[in-house]
Amino acid sequence: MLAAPNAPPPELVAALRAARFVAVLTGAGVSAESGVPTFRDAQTGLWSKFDPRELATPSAFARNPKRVWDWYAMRRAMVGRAAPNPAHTALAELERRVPEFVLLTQNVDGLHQRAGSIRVVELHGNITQVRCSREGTRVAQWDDSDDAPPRCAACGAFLRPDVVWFEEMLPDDALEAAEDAATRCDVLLVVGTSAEVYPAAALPAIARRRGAQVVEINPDTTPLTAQADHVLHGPAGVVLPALVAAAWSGSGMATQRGYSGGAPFLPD
Ligand code: BJW
Repeated sequence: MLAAPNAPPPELVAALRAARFVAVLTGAGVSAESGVPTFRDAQTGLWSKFDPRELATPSAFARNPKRVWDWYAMRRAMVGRAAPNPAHTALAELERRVPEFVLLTQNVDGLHQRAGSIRVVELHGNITQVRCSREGTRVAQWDDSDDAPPRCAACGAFLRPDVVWFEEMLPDDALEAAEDAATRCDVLLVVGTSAEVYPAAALPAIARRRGAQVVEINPDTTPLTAQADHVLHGPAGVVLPALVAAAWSGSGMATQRGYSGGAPFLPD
């Protein structure tokens, strides 16, 4: 039988189906179809309008805490209005299909968890959470009405978003889990990331060195493209549902628009 145009390569489908351990590394592109802006896309990315040195570094917060707090409050509200898209749903479905699975995300929007993913490692924190900038204690409630960022009730320091800024270390447990997954997985899907920000960008090379198949899913090329075993060019919300459906067709899964001509993807 002829493969449908744009259908995922059969070798990849077979590898995914046979894999004991699938790891996934996601970036902002996964949430683009939910209306959450990426960082580095030329017209629409956050860094095309805002300077990361003025907003996403500890020194920016020290210089102008209110500006940084307000920018994150604006983004937190935007994320609260967003909903998971078919890429998030397909990854939650994939987790249910494979013996061992972990989703390593650079995203801070929590949309993977809202789509039903369970084993999620947040490498860069979570924008919906807030913590004390001095002690790191998470805070559930705060008063946003002042001219300055709210302060920690225990120590009086400013509260800050619970995300990882440039020049900050990633949480130890998240980085350990990510390196473990890269070392042990059979297949690593790298979805919607420019693969420019370290240490996350080093994970595909670790996985490849340890014998995993590395699959990039992205409409554009990145520094990873030339190194990947498979490159599926296209939006994650189209490519991922089609890939999962192709690997588990016959198990009650439909396919997604633009791929093998089936009905829309519906998780069971
Ligand atoms: C689609 C799509 C669709 C579109 N479907 N795809 C020099 C000085 C200081 C530091 C460094 C330095 N050189 C290197 C460093 C280290 C630095 C780093 O890597 N910098 C590079 C930029 C060079 N890293 C760090 O600082 C990290 N910490 C660290 O290394 O600690 C040790 C250290 C300590 C002290 C000094 C130096 C090192 C921390 C990194 C933290 C990153 N934080 C951010 C902000 C999080 C909070 C927030 O949300 O504001 O994390 S930056 C931003 O980039 C965010 C993202 O998670 C991260 C990665 O971006 P991502 O997800 O890849 O998004 P984009 O926009 O880049 O790409 C989107 C992709 O999607 C594109 O490819 C599109 O084509 C694609 N796409 N639509 C599929 N529909």
